[in-house]
Amino acid sequence: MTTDRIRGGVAGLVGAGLAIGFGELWAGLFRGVPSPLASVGGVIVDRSPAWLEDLAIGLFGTADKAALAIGTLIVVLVVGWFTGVKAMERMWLAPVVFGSFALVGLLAAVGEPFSEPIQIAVASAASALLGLGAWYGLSQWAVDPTDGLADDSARRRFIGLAVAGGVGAVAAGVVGRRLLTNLPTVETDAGLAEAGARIPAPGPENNLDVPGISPIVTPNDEFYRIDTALVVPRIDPGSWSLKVHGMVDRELEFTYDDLLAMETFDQYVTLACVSNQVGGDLVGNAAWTGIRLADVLERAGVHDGAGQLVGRSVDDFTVGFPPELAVDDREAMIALAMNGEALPLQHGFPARLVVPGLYGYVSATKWLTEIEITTWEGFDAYWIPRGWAKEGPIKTQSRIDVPHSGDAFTVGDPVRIAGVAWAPYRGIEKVEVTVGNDDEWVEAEIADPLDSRAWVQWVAQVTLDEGFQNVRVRATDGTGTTQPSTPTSPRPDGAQGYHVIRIEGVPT
Ligand SMILES: Nc1nc2c(c(=O)[nH]1)N[C@H]1C(S)=C(S)[C@@H](COP(=O)(O)O)O[C@H]1N2
Ligand SMILES: [Mo]
Repeated sequence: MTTDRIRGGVAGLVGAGLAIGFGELWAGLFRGVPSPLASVGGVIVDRSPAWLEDLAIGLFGTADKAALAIGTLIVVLVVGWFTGVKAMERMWLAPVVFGSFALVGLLAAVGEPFSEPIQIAVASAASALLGLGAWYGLSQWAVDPTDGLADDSARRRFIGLAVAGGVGAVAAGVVGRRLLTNLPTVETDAGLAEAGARIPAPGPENNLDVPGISPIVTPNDEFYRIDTALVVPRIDPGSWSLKVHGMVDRELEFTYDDLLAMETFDQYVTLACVSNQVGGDLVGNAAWTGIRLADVLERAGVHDGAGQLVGRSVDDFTVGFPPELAVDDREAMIALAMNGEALPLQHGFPARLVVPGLYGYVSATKWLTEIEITTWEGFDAYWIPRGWAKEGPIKTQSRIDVPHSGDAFTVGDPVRIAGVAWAPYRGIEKVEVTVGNDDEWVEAEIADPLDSRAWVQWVAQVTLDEGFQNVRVRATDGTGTTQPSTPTSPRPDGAQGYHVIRIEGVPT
């Protein structure tokens, strides 16, 4: 490769980096400008087949968004490099490609909720021009067009500029991402805080004193996050409203203040993701404060023959479940607070649905803006055409938190196996573990449940033989049904099977 082509490549790379870095910076600074990486990523997700989406969640879990953003960034940088190389001979290529970047970013971004097209147009044009300017400066101006980098001072100038451009691009990108991902905590309304204060704190009877076991209540900032929103919606509660419509006698609309003025209640509910693998961590337990969904539906007057409650988010994500489950004694809720604080932005501020016993993908709409009553056949929610079951009751699961696979213990010494088990709303009746391949199950001690809707902590004591052996766990729910042993994958309606770890017994 000639130095000319390298010069072109570096110019294109730095230009593309600056364009994307400043694109992220504008997004961090202005509410109406979505992140270009996230919005382009979003278009990719929307257009990609279901299996690819699953693969991404499977591979990257809660980091799937970061993985997508990094992938998009790499593509942009590679395109920038080759554009720069080719533009050494065909200069017109650079403005065409940088212009296309701006256009793609613009088109992707205007599809995002709360985006401001004018702001986006200005931001993408500014970013693309900056990138183009850097490319021009590096490939044409910094060095003599005929001598290229032959001359020492030209080389120094080129390298200096390239480094400055690169540092600027990284700095802008990092600051932009920080501003985008370091979400501010929202202020908790005084009434909500008061309501939150009445939640009974877990006592020693609910907690087993085992190092490494999952805390019985998952702190908000450790709660798993799963959603299709590449940019967390930041809703102004002052202009937000929740509409109830469809097969109802009276269409209703609630402002945030309307909801705050209604009677609230609280309950511990364990939320689980259908994508959770056996032993996985897409599950958490929190105290939720909110309004009974039944109260709202009673005011609206649901028609006979209604077969589905559809929850719609500001970002067009949807869920659907039978309306009977909204009014039975599981006490489905419109949650406003999580562990005594207003819902964090990433967990659905200002309001979300929480339906005990149902996986999140059919029920737990964050950034809720509409409740529509329709027929069961009349609508398929977001994940249904993507190959997931239309009904999503949470399967009974148990997980070993400690010890970890690979840990070693002295043969014959007591070893404490501990973890959590959940079957929200059915409750957990029994947890058992077994060591090795024999079918002798040891019953675990279970802490008092906070609620039949919440997970429980359990601990069992075993001893090991010499060598590696499997430890398996299984739970029996409140209806007396034990987890099936046959493993299945999460798709279409949730993983099942026993969680297994492999630990070693070593002689003294
Ligand atoms: N608006 C919106 N709500 C959503 C989702 C989503 O993608 N968008 N994902 C659902 C899924 S699949 C799950 S498992 C839960 C996760 O809730 P959490 O992120 O608060 O843990 O939210 C549900 N609510
Ligand atoms: Mo989920």
